Amino acid sequence: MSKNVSLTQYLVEQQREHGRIPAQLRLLIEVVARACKRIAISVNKGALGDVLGSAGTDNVQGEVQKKLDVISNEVLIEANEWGGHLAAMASEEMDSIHVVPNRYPQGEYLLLFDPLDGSSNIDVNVSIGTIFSVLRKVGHSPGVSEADFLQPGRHQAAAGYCVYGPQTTLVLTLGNGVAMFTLDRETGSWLLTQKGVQISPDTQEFAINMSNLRHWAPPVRRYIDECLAGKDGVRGKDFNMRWVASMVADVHRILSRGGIFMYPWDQREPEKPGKLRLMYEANPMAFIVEQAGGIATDGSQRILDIVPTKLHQRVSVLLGSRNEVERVTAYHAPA
Ligand code: AHM
Ligand code: MG
Repeated sequence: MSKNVSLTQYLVEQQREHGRIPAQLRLLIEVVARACKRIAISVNKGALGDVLGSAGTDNVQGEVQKKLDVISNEVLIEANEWGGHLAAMASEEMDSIHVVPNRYPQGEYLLLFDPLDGSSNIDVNVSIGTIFSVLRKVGHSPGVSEADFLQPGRHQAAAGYCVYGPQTTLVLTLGNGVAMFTLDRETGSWLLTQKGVQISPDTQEFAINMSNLRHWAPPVRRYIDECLAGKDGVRGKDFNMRWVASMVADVHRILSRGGIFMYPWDQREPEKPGKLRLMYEANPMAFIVEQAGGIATDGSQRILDIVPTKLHQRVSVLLGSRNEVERVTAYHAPA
């Protein structure tokens, strides 16, 4: 990039050129970006900041909360409560929605987040992240309830994630392509480092937790078996495998150099559609991936078309390079 464009400048330009960012949405993005900076500081402190290890509590999904899960959740809530841009928030780490308290003005947006994605990687110093999704509260009924959040992902006004890795990178879509910002630690600014991000339609790299192979449904098993057969099999080419076990890091790699990511349904817990959560993991990532020319399905339909029935609903996720996701999705079609 020839000149340094800050996140604020980018948002102002988007507003001027495309008229696509109402003031409340702009404030919301800036506040989330600022909160991610604070989370990055805690992540970087690690053992020195006493932020590693378990918080000694479980979340609504029955998962043990890490200290950083709890800290990140608090940072995002505190940062977003007072600005007048939000009606309510929902999080992987909270059982029910958090309505903006009466002492603050209520805004028109709803914010959902996974405050610290990839929790199992916190203590081992591997990339982790924050994922967020923005919906508009529809209708003029007073108050806000969980039902206001249950909108299909195609209605997202914005989505993004921040990856805390060797660099701290914020990836954002407002429904007009995907832009990446890198945190300049010397100035504390988010600087635009890539825009118009595109995922290559073909790839020779897949990401899936291979230890679950024996539990998968036949279409996923067939797809991976064919990849593993490499040059000698029906695909006629070798595939490479990567699995960070932080969705943010795996999706970030796919945005950077292509690939397919899958966390499919498996028979360990047959009643669960998948491990990942629709509203604050799959939907924002699906929006970003589609905006970068990739696709995202649950094996039978576009993720962004799923009408949610529950805040913490889970979903099977197949996303990334178009031709590969189309192939494995086609394997799911009834014969
Ligand atoms: P988390 O939100 O509790 O961190 O869980 C979600 C994470 C994803 O980031 C990642 O893709 C997946 O869980 C890894 O799961 P596994 O440990 O089964 O491979
Ligand atoms: Mg997560």
